[in-house]
Amino acid sequence: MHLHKYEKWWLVFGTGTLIAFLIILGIGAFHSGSHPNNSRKTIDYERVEDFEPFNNPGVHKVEGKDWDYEVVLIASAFNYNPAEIELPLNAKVKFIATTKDVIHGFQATGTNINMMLEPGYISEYTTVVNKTGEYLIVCNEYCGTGHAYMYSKLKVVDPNAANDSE
Ligand SMILES: [Cu+2]
Repeated sequence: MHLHKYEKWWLVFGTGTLIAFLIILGIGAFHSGSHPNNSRKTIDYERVEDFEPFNNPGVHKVEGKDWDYEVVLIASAFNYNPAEIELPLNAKVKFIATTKDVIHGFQATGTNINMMLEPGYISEYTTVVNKTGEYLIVCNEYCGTGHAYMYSKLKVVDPNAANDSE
């Protein structure tokens, strides 16, 4: 096969740029220790329920910490435990989450809560919920056939607001 001189140059240039790009990206990622969402803590993903705090998933009020509530959450195909999260307005909350099987996402739409949950790692995120409302929680990492049905709800309620229904 005969290649024109310029064609060869383009091939070399194209391949060269691609390799240079991947090397730069690789060095950058390793150098800065890129890893999703603070997930440096590890766990045996096949036995998450055997370990603290995942032996007791749910919303817990805590004392003597820098945050007021902890949401301990386990994701698995295709649901979340707890199935629904309710928090009082202006609570400082630490989300502590992991997955029992494959990679899942945990994103509360309309808020800045968005974590990637990887098997074997614990993802943590601390924030203040400062807007009342109901927020849809979705899995934003494709995890299998039930992915589209993997959702949950975050309710932020104002404990001081008058409750008309009572
Ligand atoms: Cu999913």
